Amino acid sequence: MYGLVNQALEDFVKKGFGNTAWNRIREGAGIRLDMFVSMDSYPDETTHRLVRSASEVLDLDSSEILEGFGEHWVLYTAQAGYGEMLAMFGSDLRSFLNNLDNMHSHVAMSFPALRPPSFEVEQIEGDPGLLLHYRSERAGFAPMVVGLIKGLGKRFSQEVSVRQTAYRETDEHDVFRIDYVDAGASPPR
Ligand code: 1MF
Repeated sequence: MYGLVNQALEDFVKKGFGNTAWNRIREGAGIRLDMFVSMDSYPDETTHRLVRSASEVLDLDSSEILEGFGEHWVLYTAQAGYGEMLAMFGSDLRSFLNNLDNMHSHVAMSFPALRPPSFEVEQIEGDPGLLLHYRSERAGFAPMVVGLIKGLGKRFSQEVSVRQTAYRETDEHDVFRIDYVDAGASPPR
């Protein structure tokens, strides 16, 4: 993945747990580079190793690291030069999720090494909640998607609960059920 992803992970760890923790995590992952270059491509395994090492050093589940990281990604990219882009693709959760594939096509025009996942929104009959279908050539990032959705909820001041309801390991692909916590804040349909 683009180095931007590992940079964001580094920022998440440093802000939440400090520089010393990051250095231990980086060493534990066997990564000797002292910085990532945002536009360089790194093996997905680098990111997976960092998450596994963070899980050991911080004594948290990998899924907790990935979820926190997903939330942070939304904040981080908004401040790291992609704020205008994010603003172009929606100003509420449902339209933003509906536009995610368009957003990735837009990024891929400039950065052709992108291997974007695909997201599909399914509305639930008679219910303000949503189902989000997530398909990716990468395995292991489903907990990050939970955090991405929560981060978007914060960005748009729409508090949500998120639960995974299908898994690529046993089902066709990953599915997440999204419910608006404050029903009054759910968008009109
Ligand atoms: O293939 C990739 O390198 C890649 C990198 C990031 C693919 C996707 C993404 C973004 N995605 C990360 C989880 C991917 C898990 C998977 O592949 O199954 C998160 C998508 C997302 C979801 C909800 C809300 C916001 C989201 O992302 C916003 C976004 C997406 C991509 C970029 C920035 C913001 C981006 C911009 C430039 C990039 C790479 C990604 O590359 C650069 C960076 C600097 C200089 C040159 C190129």
